[in-house]
Amino acid sequence: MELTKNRAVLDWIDQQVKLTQPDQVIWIDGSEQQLEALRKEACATGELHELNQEKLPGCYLHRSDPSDVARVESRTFICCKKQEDAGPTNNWMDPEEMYAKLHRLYDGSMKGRTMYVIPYCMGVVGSPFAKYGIELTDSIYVVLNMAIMTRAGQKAVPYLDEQFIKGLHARANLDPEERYIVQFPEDNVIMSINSGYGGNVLQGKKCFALRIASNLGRQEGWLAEHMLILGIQNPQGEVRYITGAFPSACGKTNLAMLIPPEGYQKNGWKCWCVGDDIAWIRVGEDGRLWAVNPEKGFFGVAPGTNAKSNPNALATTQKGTIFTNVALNLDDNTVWWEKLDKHPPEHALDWRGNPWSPETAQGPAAHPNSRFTAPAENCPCISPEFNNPHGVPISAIIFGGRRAKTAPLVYQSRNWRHGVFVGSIMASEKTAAAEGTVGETRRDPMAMLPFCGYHMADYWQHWLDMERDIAHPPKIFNVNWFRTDEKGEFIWPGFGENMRVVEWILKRCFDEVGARETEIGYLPNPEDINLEGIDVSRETLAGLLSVDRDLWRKETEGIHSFYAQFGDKLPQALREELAGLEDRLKD
Ligand code: GTP
Ligand code: SPV
Ligand code: MN
Repeated sequence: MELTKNRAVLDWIDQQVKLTQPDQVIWIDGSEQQLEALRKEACATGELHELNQEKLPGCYLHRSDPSDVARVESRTFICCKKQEDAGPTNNWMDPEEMYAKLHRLYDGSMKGRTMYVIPYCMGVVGSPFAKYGIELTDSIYVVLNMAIMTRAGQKAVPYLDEQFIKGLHARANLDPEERYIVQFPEDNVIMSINSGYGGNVLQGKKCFALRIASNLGRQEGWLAEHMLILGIQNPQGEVRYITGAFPSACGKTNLAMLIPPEGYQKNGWKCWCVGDDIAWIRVGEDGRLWAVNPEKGFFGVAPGTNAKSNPNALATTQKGTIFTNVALNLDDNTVWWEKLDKHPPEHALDWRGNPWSPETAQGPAAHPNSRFTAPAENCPCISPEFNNPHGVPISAIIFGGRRAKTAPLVYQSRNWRHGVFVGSIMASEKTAAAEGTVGETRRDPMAMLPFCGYHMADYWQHWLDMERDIAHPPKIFNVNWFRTDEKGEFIWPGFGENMRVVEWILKRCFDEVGARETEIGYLPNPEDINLEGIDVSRETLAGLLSVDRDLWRKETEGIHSFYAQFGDKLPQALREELAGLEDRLKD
């Protein structure tokens, strides 16, 4: 039954029904009863596998097509009228041409299938900062994931107005050559086809909350960012919030669920997770930046998650969770992935569904980009502010990536403008979260390279312009947990121990500690980072906090060639920041 009489909504759905020709149309009301019926149906067809309900109540396993296991950036498009508005870092096609191409692909694509209508809200329903959309999909997997990741169903319906975001997804035949993830920011339209995986098809996430929302943020004066939001409670009981932008699979979920080391806990420190992937950030009436997490669940990387690295994430996935492309432990019908524990299952199916055992293994049991979709409310450290419609005030913004060399453990920018520069030159070694060669270094400004829905240089200008409105700007930092030694091993212990760096960052925000000025920004005096209880010597730390001038000179060359593609559009402020850095690096 239709859940609304809104003509604009119904007319648009009618058009998509005519185009895709499903056998039936079902509105998702968000009720547990309806979702449970869909789970049963998906289990009957093999789309989902029901896991051990005693050990993992409400948990299911899904395997996507082996050709369809990550976001496909090469097939992701921003279609606005002028190519110039999409910029050199986005794929672009003329909207008319793209609509025509897509209409051919969608034509009749849902014949014999069911179209599900998912009304949903990004943000807290009814909040002045929330945004609403509909995703039409022929995938139960998408429905069930969207029901975890967004506030979906009847409750979003009254808020669907003229500006609602229109999304169409069809699995079609999963042909990788005809796979498209397309945003039309001028029409608030999202269309994805021939994929059934993650950020390609859970449209609330990257398509809406970043690519479309970054456009809305630019028009309306706010920021849509690929950032975690973490609350840190000190022994006095004060909670301070930071956001962090790291590229995909570079540690956002881990930092977002940080558990302070024992010594810190004894002293009364505690951390709260507000969000692990996306932050919508606005200037509050008090002149500070306030951040909300528009999502309602976590779509997290499974491999590497364990009781030591991220116990909170592990606890979050013990009920009501959908696992995608992990291994199935046949002995007890549970899941497994690399580094979950030291005991790989003797009898298992790998992420493709093929028999797997530790002795005969040809490759990993779980795909490196295998994921869990888990409700935020499961998280033991979920912030009491999680549902606060106004979000939380931000003291620090952290940028970071995977760099084996060059970037020190942490440094602070000189000011907002320099901080925007630091974000714009972010670089990281590629991970499995997107297609392509793992390990290659690429520039990923603000971790938004695949997610900025307009011209990157305009986006930087928008960041620079925001300064005018922020009376009390957060301080901006850069971190790198991933420096390696000669043997290629990580030098810094990372994970919970990152608290030591976070403590220094917060002290800087509240003028509680000094720093030394270097060519690249402010670095900690090594004695100001607490090393109690870890096996890291002062010398090692000093090494992690050193600036190698030769490497940084090379780095500026890399920045030059990266910036070159933006031509005249590159903000003058960033040109000057780069020149300033080069000056300071001269002998
Ligand atoms: P997306 O969901 O793709 O946006 O990824 P993310 O940024 O949330 O990354 P996540 O926290 O899932 O971490 C990805 C990988 O980095 C996992 O394999 C982690 O184990 C690893 N990782 C996270 N934090 C650290 C750290 O501090 N040190 C080291 N060495 N590895 C880390
Ligand atoms: C990322 O790749 O940054 C993710 C996973 O968070 S996806 O939803 O596939 O984009
Ligand atoms: Mn992400």
